[in-house]
Amino acid sequence: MHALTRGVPASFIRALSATRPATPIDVELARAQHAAYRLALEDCGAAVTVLDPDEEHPDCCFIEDTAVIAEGIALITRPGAPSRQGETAAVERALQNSRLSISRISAPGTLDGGDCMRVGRRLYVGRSARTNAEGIAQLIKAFEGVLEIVPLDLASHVLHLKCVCSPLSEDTILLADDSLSPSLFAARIVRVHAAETYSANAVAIGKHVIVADGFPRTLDAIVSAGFTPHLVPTSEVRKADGSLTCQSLLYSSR
Ligand code: CIR
Repeated sequence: MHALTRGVPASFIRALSATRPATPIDVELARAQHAAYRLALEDCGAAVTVLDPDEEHPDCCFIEDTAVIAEGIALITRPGAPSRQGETAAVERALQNSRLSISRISAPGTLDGGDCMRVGRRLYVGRSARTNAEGIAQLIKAFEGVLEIVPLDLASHVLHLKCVCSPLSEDTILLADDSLSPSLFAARIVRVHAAETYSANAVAIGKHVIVADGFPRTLDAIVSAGFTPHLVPTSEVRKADGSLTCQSLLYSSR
């Protein structure tokens, strides 16, 4: 498994966030936490690449939003936040060295990778403030005959689909209580208590799962479901509305 990541720029202190954090982002701490995240990816068996940060793009470490990769296809997105649209060029260049076949979302479509969740043969996509109907139409076209695309409506306070759920395996997801109805998913559900919703975003690689530190009920649920947890700190990315899946693009070489 390859994990493409992107470093944290000094400008991360100005990253987008829905609400102003109580204390400003500590960029040095964010970089240390990013390093811990990359180590956890390696512990889970991933081969990690780190792209240089881009000072012009404060949110560039949230690389997940710039591409949707599945079944040998890399769909380069057009992020819904205009300040993030310039993040994709460097990611596309990096993916050119892979064997992935590259396509792109074009205007007026917008799509953030954080709104896309692949589970088995299905790819769920959130209709959100970042991902519009045209973006979803282009996603359907890009994966036609390959994956079934299942659009879901998100509540307006939810930034991305994967803020409330994430895949644990081909047939299992982590899902926060009181977010989306479990009946929307053709998957086994590992429940996350509503008070621990932030931790519903976890990175699964085989039986290993990278989980945000500080969420004991979610940790128990993941262990009970038979996975090996790897805890990482998230205080600084959380101030920028980020979590764990958003810090990498995972793909396997075919
Ligand atoms: C943003 O608002 O776009 C960033 N500050 C956070 C993006 C997090 N991305 C993700 O969860 N996929």
